Amino acid sequence: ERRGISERASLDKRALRRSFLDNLLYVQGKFPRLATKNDYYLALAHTVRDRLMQRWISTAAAYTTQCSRTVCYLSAEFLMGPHLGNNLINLGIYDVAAEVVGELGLDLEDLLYQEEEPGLGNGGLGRLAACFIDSLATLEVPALGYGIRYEYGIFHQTLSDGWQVEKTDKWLRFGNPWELARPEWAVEIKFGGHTEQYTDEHQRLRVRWVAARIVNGVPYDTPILGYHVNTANTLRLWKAEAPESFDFGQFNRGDYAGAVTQKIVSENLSKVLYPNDEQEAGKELRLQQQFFFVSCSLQDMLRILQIQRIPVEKFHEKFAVQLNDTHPSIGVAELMRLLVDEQLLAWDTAWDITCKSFGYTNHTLMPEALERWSLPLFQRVLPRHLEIIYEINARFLDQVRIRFFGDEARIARLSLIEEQGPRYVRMANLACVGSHAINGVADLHTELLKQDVLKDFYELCPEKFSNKTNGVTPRRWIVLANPRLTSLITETLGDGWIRDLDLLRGLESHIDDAAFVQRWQAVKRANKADLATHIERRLQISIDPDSLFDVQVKRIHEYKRQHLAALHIVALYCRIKANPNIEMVPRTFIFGGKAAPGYHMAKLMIKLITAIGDVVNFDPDVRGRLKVAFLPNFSVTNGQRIYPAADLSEQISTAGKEASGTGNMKFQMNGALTIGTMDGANIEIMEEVGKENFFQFGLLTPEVYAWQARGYRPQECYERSPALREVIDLIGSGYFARGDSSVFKPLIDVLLRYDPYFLLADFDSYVACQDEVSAVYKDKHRWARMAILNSARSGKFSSDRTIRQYCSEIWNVDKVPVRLLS
Ligand code: DL6
Repeated sequence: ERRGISERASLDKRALRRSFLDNLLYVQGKFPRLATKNDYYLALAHTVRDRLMQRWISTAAAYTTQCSRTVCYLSAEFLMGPHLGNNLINLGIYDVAAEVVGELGLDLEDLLYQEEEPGLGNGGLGRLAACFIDSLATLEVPALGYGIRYEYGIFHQTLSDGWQVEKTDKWLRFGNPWELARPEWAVEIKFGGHTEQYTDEHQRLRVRWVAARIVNGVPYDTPILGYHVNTANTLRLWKAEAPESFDFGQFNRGDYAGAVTQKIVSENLSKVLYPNDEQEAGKELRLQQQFFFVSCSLQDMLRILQIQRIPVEKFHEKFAVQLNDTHPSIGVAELMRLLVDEQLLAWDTAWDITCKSFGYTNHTLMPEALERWSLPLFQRVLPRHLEIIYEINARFLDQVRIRFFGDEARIARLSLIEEQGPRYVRMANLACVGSHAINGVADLHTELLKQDVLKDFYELCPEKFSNKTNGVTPRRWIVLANPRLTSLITETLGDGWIRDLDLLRGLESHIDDAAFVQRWQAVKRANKADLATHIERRLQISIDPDSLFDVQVKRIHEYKRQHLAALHIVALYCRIKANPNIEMVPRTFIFGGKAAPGYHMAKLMIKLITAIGDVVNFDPDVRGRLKVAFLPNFSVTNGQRIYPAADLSEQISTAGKEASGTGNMKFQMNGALTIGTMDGANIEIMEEVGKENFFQFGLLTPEVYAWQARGYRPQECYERSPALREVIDLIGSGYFARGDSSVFKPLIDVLLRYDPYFLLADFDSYVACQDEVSAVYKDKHRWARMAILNSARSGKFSSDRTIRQYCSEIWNVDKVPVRLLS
């Protein structure tokens, strides 16, 4: 038995080769001449999975025997990105695996690109969850990630004549070698129906929920290995299934087709990830999804308590449950229901446990932060939870009334129920009341939460609030994405920086070392050449790798202002048209990002960028000095090619709108300079790198507020700035739409009439700052020094630092090192 485990777990090259060929035969059922690239990918994936198993089992054993305090990270999204490369890095066998497959005539990178990316998230929030679970495992902290196993992840974006087209993401079609179904731990989830009161054997009045429908939640587990440690935590994603035992006939009067429909309805629950930025109202399935995964997860925690023989009264001692935004905040009411109705605890005991268990992270200042559900919808889906929320609210508002006697307006704002007009359940209020800790994701964001979005809660309970500035994992975003930079840094500093990113500061002492600077430049040049080749292949646009790579990749949104970057490109184009011989630093503008399918203005922004590219890229007057490339389907995989090749990182949201940003950190680590507003974590990036190594422009948050208060008239900016006028008029004329002035009219009209995100106010400042960028870029040596300093000073933005803060300041968890079982 022992030899069996050690052979399949061995990291030795010969054992790896043997496993790889074995898996090709026994798992894929292929011999080399018939095997496809995907067969080889899957054979390698299984080879790696075999090596994870021992660590995974050892970790579970350590946590179970030690009854370790555990973080439960509840998130409707986990934007994991491909697993294979990351697992090879974390196991420390990337190079040896490359040799093994290389000796068989295969290319490891080719195999890595075979993996269908699990895109179970929209953007920042989901990707943050993925970085966090990497850091938790690397820091050896017991943790479970809980979410939904969507059958279709974020849609696949293609472009047709410059317009976004969405295709379904069938990521599971060739199977998923990284997950294990655990049907033995399935749970039942109720929906709809009504509630009944009854008297228990102690003559106490109790409530039972008589559901109209039951759905099974089946957990699918994926091991999450830490970097060079034995810890392999679990990502547990729930799939909805119709329960076998459920008597459809009773509901459908023997109607078989009806019963099958019921099955489909059940399975719809985990069918598709909702794209964000859509109107939430009326999205009944979305509320069902949220309740589904939260109830599954809380029931799973109760099961774990039972296995470990921990009394339910100690739930909060065993688990620190973090709400990733309000999406899982129904958990507050569901834990109360489980504790009061099913575990039969007294209300006050249950409430104490609940508040001590939950922490809530807010991720946006935009109106969608205020997730709310109409009362009739809520009542229909979760009748018992509505009663519980009323009870929580009544008790909560009693306390508020004592503190703020007679302040009815404040009471109305704090209430869990919105009463003016149609009534709604306010999920952020539920999360705030039911959590012991509330945090924002960057200093400015947390301050704005305290001053504005959650002001009333801050005034009520200031001690609950803290800031946890986001971070990203250097394992994926440097080591995996940028092997050339990784080698250079490791040869210079050793490899300690991968676990302790602050050590990158050591690079500062090499800034005057000409040989080092030259190698640094060579790394960036090679990464740019790779990306240029990729763009040429994908888009048939030739790119000069020596041009300045100016990159904006993120979700497309008006507040993120991709259209401000587009205005700048047009301004440069106008300069060339006015004076074709003008001296200009050649730039390649690279964009990527998805627009929510129902967000028409965002889709028009994509069309604008591609339309500008269609003119600029082929105008002979431009002579290649400007190139514009919109790379379709921005994803984790594509990000890994893009961040390492960037010279300039565009972080140009309207001040006060971007909660943090995390792309800004990925660029910085990979040695891009930032042009940015004083928004989100940009402010902290500038503090770290120094003003002299950051290109700052634009209104500050208080200035934005002041302009708003004064009554902002964008037309005045337009009239004052000749350059802006020329740009707006050219776009408005239909020049970039084959003379059709109607195409971009909606966008131009909004800018000239309302400009809610202050593009016109910031335009001159942005263009002037970009001119400075170009001037600095001409001095290649100066640019390289600034880039090195950016990377050297990125230590703060490792998600390891963020997670350490959550562990000590909110979760109160310690690491539990894992000994390998043999
Ligand atoms: O905290 C992660 C990430 C931030 O970096 C972004 O600034 C913020 O826009 C994003 N928020 C969302 C919206 N989700 N909700 N609700 O993704 O979170």
